[in-house]
Amino acid sequence: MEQDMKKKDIKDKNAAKKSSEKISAAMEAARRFQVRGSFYSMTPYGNGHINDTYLFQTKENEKIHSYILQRINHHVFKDPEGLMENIRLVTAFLRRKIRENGGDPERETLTLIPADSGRILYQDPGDSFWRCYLFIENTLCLEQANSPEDFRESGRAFGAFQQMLNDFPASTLSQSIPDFHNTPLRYQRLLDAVKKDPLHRVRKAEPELAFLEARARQLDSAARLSADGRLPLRVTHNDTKLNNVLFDAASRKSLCVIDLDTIMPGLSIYDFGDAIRFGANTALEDETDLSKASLSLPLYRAFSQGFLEKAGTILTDEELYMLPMGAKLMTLECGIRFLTDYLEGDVYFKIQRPDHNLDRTRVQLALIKDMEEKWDAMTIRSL
Ligand code: ADP
Ligand code: GN1
Ligand code: MG
Repeated sequence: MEQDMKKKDIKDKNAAKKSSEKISAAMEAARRFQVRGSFYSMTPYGNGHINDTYLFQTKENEKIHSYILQRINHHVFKDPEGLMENIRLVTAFLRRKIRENGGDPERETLTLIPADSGRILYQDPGDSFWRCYLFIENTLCLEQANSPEDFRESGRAFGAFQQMLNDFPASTLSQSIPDFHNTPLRYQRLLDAVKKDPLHRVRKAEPELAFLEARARQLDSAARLSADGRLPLRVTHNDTKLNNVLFDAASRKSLCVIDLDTIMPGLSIYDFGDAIRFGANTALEDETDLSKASLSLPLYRAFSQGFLEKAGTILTDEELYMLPMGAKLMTLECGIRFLTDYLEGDVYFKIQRPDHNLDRTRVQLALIKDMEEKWDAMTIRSL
């Protein structure tokens, strides 16, 4: 018991040391960006699984200016320069469209702050890559949809995003993560991890592996239609979680789509599907009480209405038909990815507790089971 306490003490101290080292690195990086005023504060911010995000504030006379400073996870994003070029091109394009529509580009899309060198990326001596955005004030970022109206709003945001980028030249974008939504390949990587089983975790995940194996034949259903040219390649966001939309705090209308790291050519049904996977789930992504995980049909319908209100005019009949399958595939894929990371030792997604990735996997699978029961009600015709 006493030894356990000592171990915990050492672990806590190491974590505190690591977090203070991270803050120091962020403060050092912050000095390189062309912000107004002088340093005021640096605080870890948000709930992302991938990058390290900080709210960085400066003071100029008595005025506080706020920025988002991010250390890009370059184990995940192997080509930070290419990724930043994608973001630069897309935000410049969106800024023009927003202005044409009479909107406010500084609130409705991300604004990059250049570094001293004039570049939009700063590489520190430890080889970390940093970027800085204007912090968009007076917004809400939701982890769960509190009402169908909120979720309809996020549907509008992602639908409008896709619609505004309809005439963006997709060939100018690089693939920030190749094969990001290649679901069959993701499954193959899971099978590889099962074979290696470096931490002897496979035994604990047998029911989940069997569940996925029973559905393995469905995994290439969208990829095949895309290869046949029946689902068009578009410029898509590819990570359409509810917490990647900022809402205006006063009006509670969706305001800005954020987290643009995975913008790449992709399928509309994946953007629709990933949003449903996260936001129409009645449980949080890492809930341990699986009885809470289910697909809320009112939320599903609300998102679909918002999404189609904005993107309906550009989507083909085949895309509309495949939207529910997009939701199922993205949920299967995410379950596969969480489980792979669990077996590989939690090297990709940030975890806050042991078995966190296994818990996340189980929620995805519970959601798939519920989608299968509600399949008929998910067709877009019956909304
Ligand atoms: P990750 O890729 O790790 O998910 P995000 O880019 O989504 O990182 O940022 C993490 C969180 O930071 C978001 O969920 C949001 O709460 C907040 N955030 C990011 N950019 C801004 C911004 N420009 N203004 C206000 N909040 C932001
Ligand atoms: C990650 O970066 P964040 O937290 O918005 C992941 C998504 C997963 C999601 C699961 C680049 O999203 O693909 O669906 O976690 N992003 C990347 O919560 O892998
Ligand atoms: Mg995010």
